[in-house]
Formats: sequence, structure tokens, C-alpha cells
Amino acid sequence: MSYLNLDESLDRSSLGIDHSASIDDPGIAESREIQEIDPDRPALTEIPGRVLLVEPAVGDRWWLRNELLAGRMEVFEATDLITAQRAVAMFQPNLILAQLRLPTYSGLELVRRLKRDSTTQSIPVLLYTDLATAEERIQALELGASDLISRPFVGAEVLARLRAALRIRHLLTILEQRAHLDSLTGLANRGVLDDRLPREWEACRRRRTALAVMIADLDHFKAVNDRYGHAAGDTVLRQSAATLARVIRTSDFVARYGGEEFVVVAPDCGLSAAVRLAERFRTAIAQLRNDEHGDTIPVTTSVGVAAFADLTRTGPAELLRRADEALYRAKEAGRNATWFWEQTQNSPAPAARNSDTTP
Ligand code: GH3
Ligand code: MG
Ligand code: MG
Repeated sequence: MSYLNLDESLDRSSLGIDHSASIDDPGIAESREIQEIDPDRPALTEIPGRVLLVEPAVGDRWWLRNELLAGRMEVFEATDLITAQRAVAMFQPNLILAQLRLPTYSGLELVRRLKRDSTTQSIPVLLYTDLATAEERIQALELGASDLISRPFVGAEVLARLRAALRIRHLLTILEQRAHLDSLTGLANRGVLDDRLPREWEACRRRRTALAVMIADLDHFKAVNDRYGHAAGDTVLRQSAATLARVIRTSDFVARYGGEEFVVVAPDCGLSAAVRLAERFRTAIAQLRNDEHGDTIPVTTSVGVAAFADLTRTGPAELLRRADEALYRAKEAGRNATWFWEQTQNSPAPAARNSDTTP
């Protein structure tokens, strides 16, 4: 078990300590975004606590720190609202235990600020003080604090309350993850795509780069289910999703769009790269081998691609519409093909059946 005082750590010339590794690491936000449901998640009684303790008085801080360490919590420390805010960004605690009576700004202000910020609003905050008025208790809860405890309390009670707050947060995280994931394939679901596509559009528009969208729809999938059974169809869908996740770049975003449809959003990606990606996926699907009752299930996919270089006109809905229209044309033309519709074209066109060919 360890603890780290923010003031001490900021004074260190080198921030080569473990916890500081997260400060500038862009991987933190990313790894959160793609975090999947962990089948081996810890029992609810064993959820690890990374607690930020915000207490101005040295003696009280010492006592609480020891109680937390005895309760197998990892402890970081701050002494006021300003250092607490910096510590939250640095150490990413999963719980905050803060004195209500802080110098200059109160603990209530800390709660208000944390709950206003989308990156910190989900962290549970427990306040404590010697004596809180009814008004303070009400305000604390209405601002979003998990609890406001009055002294006297024993260490075991503080720990029990922290664990209760951690349990609730842990369950909420699982629910949030489930709401964003497609349970069959583990890919993001359509709701996440609806949120992500406009954001990628905006980011590419600001960078003045191209944005591409690809929609793939497995061919005659109803016949696969009819012939080999729904369970085999599910296996093919899972394999297809895994194949797609393998052929995209790490910066691309992939979602299950509908039953047997997948969408990729590829930022900073022009038409020819997007068509190459689509062709990689199409050929990989055709090569999938899934044996069922000694029979290999034949699977192919049709793909529609749209790419816009100038994002100052129209919007993401038009990009998606064009990819969908290109997909429709690929189906109409006989399936197992990629069609594309670039911004300046009047109508979709077929891609050459060679992943190295520029359209
Ligand atoms: P097309 O080439 O025109 O796309 O033909 P299709 O048969 O693939 O298209 P259609 O829209 O007629 O049928 C889609 C099929 O996908 C029907 C449905 O049973 C199947 N499907 C959708 N979701 C799932 C799923 O989660 N599991 C399985 N096994 N099948 C699914
Ligand atoms: Mg289909
Ligand atoms: Mg379909």
C-alpha cells in the first residue's frame, strides 16, 4: 500500500514515480474509451480504492491516511481545493474523501467543480466535518456528493462508507459499458457511433483533413442462418467483427450498425485509403473459414465507402448517406464488391477488385 502527497510530489524534480506516469499519457483516456467488460472483475468487496484525501490539518490527515492504508486503499493527498483539483488530474483517483471545511473554498465548492467537469463528474466524493448543518448536508447531496459524514466517526465506518460508494460506482461503470457495447461482437453499438461520427467530423474539419466512412453488410446472411442455424450465424458475426477490428487502424472507429452491418469511421483518411481498407475487409471475409457439420460456411460482404475532403460543406449525415447508397449499389451489382462515392462524384462507382488499385 502506498500514499503520495501532492505537494511533495510536485516538489520533486523528477516525476519518475509510478503514479505520475499518467500525467501526460494520452493512452489513459484512450484505454478508458475502449475498456471492455471484464469477465474476471473483482468481487464487489475487493474493488481497489485509489483515494484522494483532501484535508488541511496535518494531524487529521495523518490519522485518516493510516485508516485508509489499513483498509488497503491507495492514498494520495491534497490540502485545499486548488491542490485537490490538480491531484485529480494527475492521479485519477476513483474516490475522493474531502474535509468540508477547506481554506478559502469549501468542500462544497470542490464538489461543484468536479461535478461540472465531464472528466471528473463520475468520481464519488465523500465529505466529512466535525459538525455539519442540515443545510450543508442537503446542499452536499444535491450537488452530487455521495455522503457527508459528521464526526465523531471511527476508521471502520469511514472505510465502510468508502467501499459502499466504490461499489455503486463500479456497478454504474459496468452498466455504462454495457450500454455502449454490442453484447454479441464486443464492438461499439450504434448509439456510440451516433455520438462519435459528428465528433470525428468536427476534429477533421478543424485539422482540414479528409474523413471516410465505410458500411459493410454481409451478403445473403438470412440464408446463412436458414441453412446453418442462428448460432452458426452468430459465430460468423463475431468472426466478421474480429476481422474488421484487425484490418482497421487504431485511430479508426468501428461499430456494429445493425444485425449484419458494420460501420467504420476513418479520420484523416482519403478515398483511396478508405477503399483499400474496404477491400482488405471484403477479401478477408471471403477467406473466413468456419466449419459447421463438416461444411464450410461461405460468407461474403458488400461494402459502401464515402470520403469527403472538404468538411466545411454538408455534414456527417450526408457522408453516411453516401456510404449507404454506395453499399446499395454494390448489392444491386451482384454483391461481394466495394463501391464508393466521393464528394465530387455525381454517383457511386465500383472499386477495382484489387486492394492496391487507387480508385
Ligand atoms: P443482403 O445480401 O441483401 O444483405 O441479404 P441478407 O439476407 O443479408 O439481408 P436481410 O436484411 O434480408 O437479412 C439480414 C439477416 O441477418 C436476417 C437476420 O436474421 C440476420 N441477423 C441479424 N442480426 C443477427 C444476429 O444477431 N445473429 C444472427 N445469427 N443473425 C442475425
Ligand atoms: Mg445482408
Ligand atoms: Mg442488412
